[in-house]
Amino acid sequence: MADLKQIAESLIQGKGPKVKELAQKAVDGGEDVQKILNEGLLAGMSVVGDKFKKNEFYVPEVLIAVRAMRAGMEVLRPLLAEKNIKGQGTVVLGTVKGNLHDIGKNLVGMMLEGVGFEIVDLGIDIAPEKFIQVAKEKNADIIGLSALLTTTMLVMKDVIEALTSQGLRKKIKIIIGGAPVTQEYGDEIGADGYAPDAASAVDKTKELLAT
Ligand code: B12
Repeated sequence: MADLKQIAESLIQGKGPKVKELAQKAVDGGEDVQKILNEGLLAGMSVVGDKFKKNEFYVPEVLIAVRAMRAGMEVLRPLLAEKNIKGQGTVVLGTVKGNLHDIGKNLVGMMLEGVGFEIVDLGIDIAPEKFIQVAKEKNADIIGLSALLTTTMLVMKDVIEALTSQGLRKKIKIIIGGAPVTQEYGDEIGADGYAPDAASAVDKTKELLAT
């Protein structure tokens, strides 16, 4: 248990190599991989998110912590994939056109990947046509859209309309998120789901695929 707390603590401090080393140690010691993810990496990341909200952490600290999270995930990812929980579904994820924020989207992607979804992360500033093209190519189950600006939230609606016009609306579900996005907005534009944070994004995505 102490080891997992140490992982979380090192992640909060942004010590990537240390996180990686401790994660490997926990794996070698026979600790459950899912538990290392939840009680080590994600527990640390959740503290980072809280500190960020309270202005105790600024962007650089968050980015360094995300990098430390990645270092830990390098150890866990292959094991989670092996253990899994595989074949949960394919999610095409991206930040919509005009928008360059990707920290939240990356977290959502990592969490979904952690529970066994295949993630196709398109990155930032993604046009509606690109989402649709890749979703078709990858035979995706879900498209996840992130927007952090009130102005770019509107692009989410364009993606849904493009999907509808291609006759794919019933086949591919849409989940949306990002700080200014709300359930009401999701209902208004006809999204299938909305989640306020990465942990609930996992629950919502599973729920959407079960229906
Ligand atoms: C970091 C940051 C930046 C960084 C981004 C770095 C990066 N690589 O992402 C930089 C410095 C580049 C930046 C630039 C700008 N920013 Co900025 N930025 C932020 C800030 C401080 C934090 C965002 C963040 O990373 N939060 C942490 C993550 C973990 O939270 P999150 O993104 O909300 O994600 C969570 C949920 O929303 C959800 N989620 C997110 N995506 C998805 C997707 C799906 C599918 C699901 C289900 C869930 C989900 O889960 C995530 C994890 O829990 C916010 C302030 C804020 N409170 O949001 C402003 C903020 C978003 N930025 C803002 C602005 C105005 C800008 C700029 C226009 C500034 C400028 N004048 O240049 C530019 C725009 C650039 C662009 N075209 O996109 C405004 C937006 C105002 C608005 N309502 O439109 C904000 C709100 C700040 C403010 N109060 O004014 N920014």
